[in-house]
Amino acid sequence: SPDKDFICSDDIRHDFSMAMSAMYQNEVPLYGDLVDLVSDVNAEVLTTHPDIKSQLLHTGEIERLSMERHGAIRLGTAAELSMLRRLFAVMGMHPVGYYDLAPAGVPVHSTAFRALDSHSLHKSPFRVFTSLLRLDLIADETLQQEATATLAQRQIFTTGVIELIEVFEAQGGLTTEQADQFIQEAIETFRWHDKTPVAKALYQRLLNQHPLVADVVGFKGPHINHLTPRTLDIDAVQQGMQARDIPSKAIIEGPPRRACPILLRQTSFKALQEAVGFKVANNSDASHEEYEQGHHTARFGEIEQRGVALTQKGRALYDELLAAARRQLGATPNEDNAAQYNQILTKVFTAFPDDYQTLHDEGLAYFYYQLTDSTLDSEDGQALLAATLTNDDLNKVTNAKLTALINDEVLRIEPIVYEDFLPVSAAGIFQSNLQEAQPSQYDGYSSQQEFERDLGAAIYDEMALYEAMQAQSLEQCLSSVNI
Ligand code: OOG
Ligand code: NI
Repeated sequence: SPDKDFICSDDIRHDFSMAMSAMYQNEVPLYGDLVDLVSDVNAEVLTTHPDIKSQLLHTGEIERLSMERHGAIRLGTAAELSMLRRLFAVMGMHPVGYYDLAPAGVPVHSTAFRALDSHSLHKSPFRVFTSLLRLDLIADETLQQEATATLAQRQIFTTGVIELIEVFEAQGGLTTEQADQFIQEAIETFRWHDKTPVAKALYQRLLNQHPLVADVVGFKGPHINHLTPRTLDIDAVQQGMQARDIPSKAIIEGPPRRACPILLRQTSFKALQEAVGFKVANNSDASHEEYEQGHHTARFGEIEQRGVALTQKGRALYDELLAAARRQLGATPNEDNAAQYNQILTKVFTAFPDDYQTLHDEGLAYFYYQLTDSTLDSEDGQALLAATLTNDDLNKVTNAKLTALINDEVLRIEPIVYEDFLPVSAAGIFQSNLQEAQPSQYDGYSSQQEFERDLGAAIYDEMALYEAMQAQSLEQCLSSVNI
């Protein structure tokens, strides 16, 4: 275990996420309005829905709710990705899940950096959706070479942060002082720069290739492009945005509204057009940089509502129903067909059971097992639990056995919240914030292996993490009975 003089990585992550939120609020004031709106809606839900409140109390999420955020960045090179992995590791954030967005017309592949276990997640759920630009998908070879050369010249990390990452790796932690310094240095990587390192003409050519290429190659660093608070009622926030004239996206990505939320629903407000100074190329006087005015559209606001994590089987059903809804619509969901899409989606998803007990019994979702209050008070309940489970491998207890214990009110279940992202939704979020028409898809191969090579590490499988959380909760039940 780490030396007692070192600050816990969870605390560094918490402080970093607060610093990031303050910086973004300063850069994009609308984000602050959104945070206020979400906090009002959440307070209202907790007052009017005691069942939701009790669920969040049981899972421990209630304490993290108001600080819950995810952000997103886009990187240009393998070297950037691997250094970023080392930077996030200082804060206990590790790559989970692989997302290939090329089939949806976005030339990137991605992972999410986040904490891994319940305890750490509850201390700070901060996560960052991180994309790597795939220049290999850019057809224009000359432009591809120019982009590569431009990216090779930038350094997105301060010297100070690299030193502190090395200190962390060598000594296994950071002191409080080093951690404070680390946060200050690390945040620089994510800051917005309103002066570009490229000339307007090159920017325009990058933009014509794909707006994402311009957003990555045209800038000094991977500015945080949104920061997303978590709401308990995304439909209420969507209405609230419209009432406040915040220009929201027409479609809420993900599953439809349900009694028992699954996975993730997301909506956003549109990206802002921001003033940018483009470097004037043939500047004869090197001591006096000249800039020419223009603009760039990239940064936006997003809201998310999280529901229960699905098993492989539940996820397959989700993917199947989502695809069916889109097939029925016969088009990509957009502003013009939004109402029709919502109708179809709601109808198609009636095939997905909408109560926690059935989701559990059919093995569609992950749950924490907890002792009921009556089991805590009763030796009979505890004895029954011990007798039923003692000889089992806790990873392999049959659902039928657990269902019986739930029916006998020995155990209760609480949903394990989904901590990850959805590729179709992510593509929708990307697309709604890019300015120009995109090709509908890239025919590149998808390569997690290549991504992991660039990352310099293996990606965690999110399903294995949820399974471990579920098994661990059962183990805790068993170890807390005194039989
Ligand atoms: C990332 C878009 C994906 C989400 O929440 O699914 C995303 C980006 O625009 O860089 O943030
Ligand atoms: Ni997002």
